[in-house]
Amino acid sequence: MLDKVLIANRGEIALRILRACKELGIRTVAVHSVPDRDLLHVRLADEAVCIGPAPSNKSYLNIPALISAAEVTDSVGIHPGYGFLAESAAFAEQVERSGFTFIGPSADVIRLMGDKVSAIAAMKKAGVPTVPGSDGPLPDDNSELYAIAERIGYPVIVKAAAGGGGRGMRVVHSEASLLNAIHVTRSEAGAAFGDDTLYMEKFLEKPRHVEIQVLADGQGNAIHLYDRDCSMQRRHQKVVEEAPAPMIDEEARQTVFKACVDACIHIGYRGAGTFEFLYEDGQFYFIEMNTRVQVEHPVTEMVTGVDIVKEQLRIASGLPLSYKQEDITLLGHAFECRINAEDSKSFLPCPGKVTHYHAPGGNGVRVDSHLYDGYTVPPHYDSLVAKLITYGEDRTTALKRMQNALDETMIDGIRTNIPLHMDIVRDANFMNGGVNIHYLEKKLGL
Ligand code: MV4
Repeated sequence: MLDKVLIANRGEIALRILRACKELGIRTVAVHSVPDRDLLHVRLADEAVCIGPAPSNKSYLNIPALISAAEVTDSVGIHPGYGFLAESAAFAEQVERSGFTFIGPSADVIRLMGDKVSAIAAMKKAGVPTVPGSDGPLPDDNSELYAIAERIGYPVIVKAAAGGGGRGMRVVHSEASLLNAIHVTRSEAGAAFGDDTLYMEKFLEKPRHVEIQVLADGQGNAIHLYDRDCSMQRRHQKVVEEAPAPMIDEEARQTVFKACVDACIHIGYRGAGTFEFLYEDGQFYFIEMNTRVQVEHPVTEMVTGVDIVKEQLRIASGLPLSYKQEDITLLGHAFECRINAEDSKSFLPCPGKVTHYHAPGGNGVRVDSHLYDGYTVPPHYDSLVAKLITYGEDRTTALKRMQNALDETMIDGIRTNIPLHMDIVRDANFMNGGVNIHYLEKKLGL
């Protein structure tokens, strides 16, 4: 097992990784920016190193500072968490070149999946169903572009190969707006990512966002941990997630599970990963793969009993997967509400001091949070302050427990989006299950 792990992240996920390390007897190194010195995981870690000032690009994104911190502490592994450098092939490469273990897939696989054109091509080759599209980068020639869109059929969506997660894309409803949309998206992509490669897909109008969690050990073993539904989102930010995805065609589901596992082997995947799909009219369409642990991983842990972060640490230590596919049984249902320090109506961030914090509890309730009485939420980073996760033997029980848990939660001193969650978990359509990706924005009147 890795002897000492540097946690290259902050907030709840840093604490989550710290807890997994402690369970496995791994020594821990926290790194933090100046305003983050009082983070809970910094206090609980065996060692802590300040890596720079508040701005992320000077601290959590500062590769030389992170590698220096690993060197001075004699760390063996580096866990990137999510966000920040988690999907940076350059970071993975520099970590490995400096003699440390990057807790994640190889830099090559991160790069393959980071370029959405190559990711889709690899998935198609591996037998994963994809969205009908350009099957490669868009050419420059106008008549060729018209022909591609014509073949796919309007509406189409133009996406940046270097984008993902909703950045750098544009829907095109007719031939008249095609060339301009491509032109504008290309400039934006070039400016934002330094890569103006684009591709085109059929625009699915009312899909659900269903994703599949996988684990692979890079030694020929790969398993899936079933699916999650993350359709309840606003401006590409997930708000509520659940596992398993409700009301999915069972045959399509089993077929896509197998395709994801096969694809892991095909691309030489190692670590925890997520295949993102759009699901519409009983069909799955691959859109992207995430090569990191995700915010919403706990809902999968609740319904499978697998500790995903512990598996990541075991895999990075060179150990084989603890489970075979037949050991994984899906039991019950789980929800996660992302509690953000933000105004529940305007969605504006609300950093500040938490004067009083009381976490909910009881049967089937899990809280992943770095909050404590007197903690000050800094203005510099993501506003996620807690993940409230509930489990139940069925969806109704898990949802009732979420309603109760939200009612019990007290976070005083800052505004949070708990009022929004209280509304969502009592929404009749959400309670029925299976709403699409546009539901929340429509409900909010956006
Ligand atoms: C799409 C789509 C419809 N058709 N692709 C947005 C985030 C990025 N991961 C891909 N996205 C979409 N791609 C096709 N071919 C609709 C979206 C989309 C979306 C996807 C998942 C979750 C929320 C979303 C919100 C708006 C649009």
